[in-house]
Amino acid sequence: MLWALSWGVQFTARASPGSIRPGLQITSPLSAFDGDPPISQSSDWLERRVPLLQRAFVTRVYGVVPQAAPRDVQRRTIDSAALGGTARLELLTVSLGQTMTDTPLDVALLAPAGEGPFPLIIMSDFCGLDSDIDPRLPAPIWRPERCRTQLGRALTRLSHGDAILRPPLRAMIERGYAVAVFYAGDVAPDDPVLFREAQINRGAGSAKSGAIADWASLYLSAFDALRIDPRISPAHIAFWGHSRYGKAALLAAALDNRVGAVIANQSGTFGATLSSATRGETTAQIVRRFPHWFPDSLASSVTQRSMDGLDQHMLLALLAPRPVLLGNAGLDRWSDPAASFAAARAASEVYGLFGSAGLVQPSMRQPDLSADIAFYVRPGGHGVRSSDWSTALDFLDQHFEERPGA
Ligand code: GTR
Repeated sequence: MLWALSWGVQFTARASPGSIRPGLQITSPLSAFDGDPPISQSSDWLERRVPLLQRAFVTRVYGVVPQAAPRDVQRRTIDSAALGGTARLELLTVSLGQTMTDTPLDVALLAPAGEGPFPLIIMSDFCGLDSDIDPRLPAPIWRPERCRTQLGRALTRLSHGDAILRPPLRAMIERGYAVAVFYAGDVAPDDPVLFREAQINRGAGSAKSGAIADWASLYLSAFDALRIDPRISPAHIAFWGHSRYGKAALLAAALDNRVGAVIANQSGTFGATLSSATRGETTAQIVRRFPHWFPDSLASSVTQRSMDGLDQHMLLALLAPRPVLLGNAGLDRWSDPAASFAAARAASEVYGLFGSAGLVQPSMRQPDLSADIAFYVRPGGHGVRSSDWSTALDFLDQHFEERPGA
């Protein structure tokens, strides 16, 4: 009986996404920053503040983001009648250029049958294109431990949701979206030793960059390779990323305003969550557990707690006035939905400069998908469920509705 009561109390505590510390002051993204005076007009924001903040995130948090422009793109049709004849499956082999790496980036493109132009979702996957998308696609040189066996993959799905490894491709195609999936592990492996040895780090010097910056640059390489495809509507390209790749997707879109929308699922610390307010993963914890995600310099800044006034609401502000969806899970306190909601609210001030309200929903639990910043909390823990994808597609439908061919 006592056990049931204590379980009930604990469950309710964990199931509530919590709140931020009362009285916490969040600096307005429009106030003076690094000697730049306060901003009151969109032109000043775009001309002065955007480049300043972009530089600040690169030099103080994520490190050097390698040059993304692809040198060459080879295309091969894998199946002209994939998914029961509803889609075309192609493999794009994207050469990134020798200063970046000799290892090409493999991108699987699934486009609805027909000419388009289609809106496009660009995303990264966790285990490899052969296991996550189609067995006829190339197997990667390296994959994380849990991806190497059927059992590992099954356990990952059990612990992290039915859509953690495989996005619901058929639903996306049926709803009129093309989807491009890249696997980052060959170019920038998510492993501390292999990552430091990877060729992509030699240009910048491995101490000066980190995996999140490299993954962000891969999002942008895939974007550059696909935006010139006549079947794709270049103004309707969204980046989607879960957790570590949510951090990368946000950074990539913050650095390039041609990206049309971002969906960051449970992106947490150094994603959409305020570092100064989180009651989940601290900046010191993330840097200690995943040193290769960041440049070496970040370790000392987080121990000295000196981010010089920079926090993640300013990363979200760099996306203004573009549509952003922040997905959250009630049991995922580690990514701290409340501290992410506070960041979304603070970023909305910048959306205001562009005549957009940004986040309009009154609370975390009352999503308004028509707003330019939308936020939801679904039941359950950290991971990706089919329901996350249906919310993401509903969100994009509303924001890309004026797209050609819709
Ligand atoms: C966690 C990490 C988070 C998040 C997550 C993931 O262990 O602490 O910041 O990135 O991994 O990517 O699944």
